[in-house]
Amino acid sequence: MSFKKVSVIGLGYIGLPTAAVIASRGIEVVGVDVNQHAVDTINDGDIHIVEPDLDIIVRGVVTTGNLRATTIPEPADAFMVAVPTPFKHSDNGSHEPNLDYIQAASNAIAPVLEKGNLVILESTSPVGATEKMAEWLAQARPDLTFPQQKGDAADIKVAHCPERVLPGYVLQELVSNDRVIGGMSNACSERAAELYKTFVRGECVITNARTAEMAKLTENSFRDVNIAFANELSVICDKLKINVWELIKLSNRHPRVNILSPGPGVGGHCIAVDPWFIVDSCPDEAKLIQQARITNDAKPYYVLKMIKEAADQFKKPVIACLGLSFKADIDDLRESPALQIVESLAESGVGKVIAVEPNIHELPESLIVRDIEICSLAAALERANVVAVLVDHKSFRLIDKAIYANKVVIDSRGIVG
Ligand code: SAJ
Repeated sequence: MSFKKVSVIGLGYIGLPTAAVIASRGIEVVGVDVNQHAVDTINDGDIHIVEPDLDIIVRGVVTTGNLRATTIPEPADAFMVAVPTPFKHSDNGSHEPNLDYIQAASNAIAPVLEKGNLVILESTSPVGATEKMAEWLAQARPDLTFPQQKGDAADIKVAHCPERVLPGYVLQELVSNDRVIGGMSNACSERAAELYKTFVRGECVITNARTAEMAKLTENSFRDVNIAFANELSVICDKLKINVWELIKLSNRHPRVNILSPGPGVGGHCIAVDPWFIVDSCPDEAKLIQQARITNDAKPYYVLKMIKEAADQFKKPVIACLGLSFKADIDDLRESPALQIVESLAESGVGKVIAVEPNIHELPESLIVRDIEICSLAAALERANVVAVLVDHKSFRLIDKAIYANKVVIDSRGIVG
């Protein structure tokens, strides 16, 4: 009962590395994506996303013929769905998850499903999404049985196995992290574990689909709540004239205390999103989780206010903003608080805004239209009266502190000291 052919639906930040790693184990992998450009790029042995070493592995498996991409699903032994789960658009500030991509993927693979197939949902999803996916599949294929009808004896096995890899370390973490395998029945879990064991060195721990969904949301909410605690402390410390970084270092010397780092806010497409899936399911109960989101979302406005107050001390302020990405040493600008701060600063007209971002080579459109200049670190530091440290990139950590002597520094990452 080994897997001869695996299909990965959605070839983005998670799907493509997963497809490539499975293909590197000698299994035939067919990647499916609605984006023709992504499909063509992969079939040329190239990649359309940024992730260290992914280009090398994709080129290798495309060359050997173990990985190929297409826009049209075809029969396989297992299907892994790795499509986005954004919010529904709303004007009332609600954060209802949008399962349209999962539904579209279900409808796309349903016609090619065969008895004995395994379907895995990898996308981070609200509790109940795997059951919904199985319902959509069952509606499209009344000739087959699914776990919600037949349990272990169903024709098709369905499981949720959430991705948990850290951007920038995806290839290592795909293999070394433990996996949570949430089948809709025991037989579903066991079959899914068999697949993951072909490429995962970590442990494959079995549970049910709803617990697996909640486990993923819990992990990211745990981090969000802990970052909110650090961010709240930083605002309290400013008011009480205490250095928050020193305070956290001292507190973390306690054997059971491990406070995370304050920052300009929480970015990326995971931690700033997933906790809302819990809040949306249980709005009256998830009070702390919701407050953490509000606290972290407020932090960019606080940092912005501090930069503006610093700039107001100068007649013609030049403000150097160090960093645009959502965290250190990556090029990803998605939901970046640093980018949000730089855009708002330019809009406020408080002074000349220049940005430094060593990991990107083209300014995003939102900065071009706001007349923001991007320049080298040395040139920015030379011209600035105010320096706002927004990302803790390695090159910023190495800056000689003497350079800041006659400038006002707003250090949201605690690297200036
Ligand atoms: N941040 C802080 N202070 C900290 C740590 C992080 O302000 O002490 C900020 C970062 O600067 C960034 C944001 O939080 O803006 C998120 O960064 P991150 O490194 O905490 O997480 P992500 O979004 O890159 O990846 C997370 C990971 N989840 C956990 O660590 C629990 C990853 O394992 C998940 O696979 C990923 O979300 C995902 O796809 O869900």
